[in-house]
Amino acid sequence: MKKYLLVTFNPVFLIGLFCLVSCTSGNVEEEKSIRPNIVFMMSDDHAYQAISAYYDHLIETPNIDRIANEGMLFSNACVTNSICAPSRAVIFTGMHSHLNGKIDNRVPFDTSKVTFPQLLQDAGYQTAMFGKLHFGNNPKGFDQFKILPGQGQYYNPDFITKYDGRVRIEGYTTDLITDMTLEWMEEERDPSKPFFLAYLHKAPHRAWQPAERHFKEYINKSFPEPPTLFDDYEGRGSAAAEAEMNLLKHMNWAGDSKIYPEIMDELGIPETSKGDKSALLNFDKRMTPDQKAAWDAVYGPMNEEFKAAFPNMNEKEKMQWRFQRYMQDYLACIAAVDENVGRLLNYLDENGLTENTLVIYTSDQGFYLGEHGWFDKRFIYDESFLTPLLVRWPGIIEEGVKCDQMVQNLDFAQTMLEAAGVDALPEMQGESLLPLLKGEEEDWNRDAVYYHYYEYPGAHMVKRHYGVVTREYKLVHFYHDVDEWELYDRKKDPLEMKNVYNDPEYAGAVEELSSKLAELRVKYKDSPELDHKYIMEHLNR
Ligand code: SGN
Ligand code: CA
Repeated sequence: MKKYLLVTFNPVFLIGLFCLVSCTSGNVEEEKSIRPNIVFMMSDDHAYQAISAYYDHLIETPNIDRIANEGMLFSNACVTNSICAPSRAVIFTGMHSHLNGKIDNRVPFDTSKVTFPQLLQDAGYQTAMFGKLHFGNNPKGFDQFKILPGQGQYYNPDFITKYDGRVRIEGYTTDLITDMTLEWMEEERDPSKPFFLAYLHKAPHRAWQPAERHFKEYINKSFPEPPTLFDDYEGRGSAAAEAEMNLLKHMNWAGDSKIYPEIMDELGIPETSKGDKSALLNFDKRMTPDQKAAWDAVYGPMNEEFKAAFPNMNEKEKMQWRFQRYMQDYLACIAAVDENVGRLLNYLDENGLTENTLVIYTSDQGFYLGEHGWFDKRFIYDESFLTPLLVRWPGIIEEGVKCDQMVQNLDFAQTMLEAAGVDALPEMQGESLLPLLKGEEEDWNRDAVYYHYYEYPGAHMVKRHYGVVTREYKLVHFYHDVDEWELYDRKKDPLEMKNVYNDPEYAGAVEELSSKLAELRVKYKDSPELDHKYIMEHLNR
């Protein structure tokens, strides 16, 4: 078996040049002298529970799983702030939200903050981005980009392009993002340079509109319910009970469950939000007549069945129906993501790029698939705090390895920079994952991570909170209009149903975790005063 030795040359003219030398029983021969390509794949709201490499009860994702089978699966990867645009800003800047300024989905990204692709581009990488960014402005540091405006559309989406303005393209977004990625690889890629590609899916974000080829299969499936589907939030503070993420109470009947507005009227079902019916009607308008006909051919009969069944359903059955309907569309969206990841991986194979390409698959955060009765994210509780992370780099990462160290999206920038042999900025706050990727766990000594969520009041009404998470415990402080603490014993209570903050048995843990939290707030330069209002004023927004 070959052993690889990594050597970085540092003379000025060679800064960043990455050299991979293969050593075989005393005979050292130079094998590659090129820097790796990097493919950063990220989906939007892709729960790890919906990747079969993590959990195979909901869906098979053979293509995404391939990355872990041929590389590393992180079972304890998490975000610092579980919401889309802030998570992306953390990933691109390598700084926590309170320092990069993108604390919520509403403020635009501060483009004076340097992102790691800018550094890669400066170091000679060819850079391209396709898909959903969600910064509220265009990315810097890209030779080419085609991005969805805002949240983007599933059908016939508009794209903001670097060279051709805003264009509308007919088709299904997940397929189109891959088409433009492959087209760029084929026609614009400069083989004399390493490349960085940001391949960013909109799917499986709300409102979960699948591709036509997946309608039929998924609408007839049924899925196992999570054990906490009927959580009543007893014993926890007000945040969980007051969040507006409940499948039955807060999910749109038309926009999300795809019940036709006229059937809602016939059954006397009120809108759950003011955009409930219009969400579906706007989606209808977006489709071509053929797309709409294909949709109605499958969703029409589902509506008829629902119309017949609804009058006899009790509350429990309604919740169960909502869960199945949600999973059918959410998972069908993932089926298209998985197929398209397969297309891109095959392209790398067929073009001799697999060997020298670092491939990362992740999501901007996790997502609730009915756990605690919820959809959406935002909370520090595991399903939205943890995020999928699968990484492949032949020759560096061994095949089929699992890593359970506590890593964060905060680490991604420094990881990719180190892989490329480019210096990180001093203000970046993560740690490169290279030691873990190389199997050198002894060089990794993080025992706790820090989390801070801000977007409240706002969509889904999840209260502001910050906290510290270790392998054993999770300590959380909900603040702003409340002052509530929660402690979870992650080993004994993995479903996080029992707040033990006031349990005398845990007094020692509370003390220890509180001082860890204070320490991390100093380390990451956060403080109790740095709340939403302060940051907005501080940033002059
Ligand atoms: C929209 C969705 C929310 C979702 C946010 C943020 N509502 O507002 O359910 O939490 O986006 O998502 S919808 O009615 O417009 O679908 S994020 O991924 O961008 O953070
Ligand atoms: Ca998201």
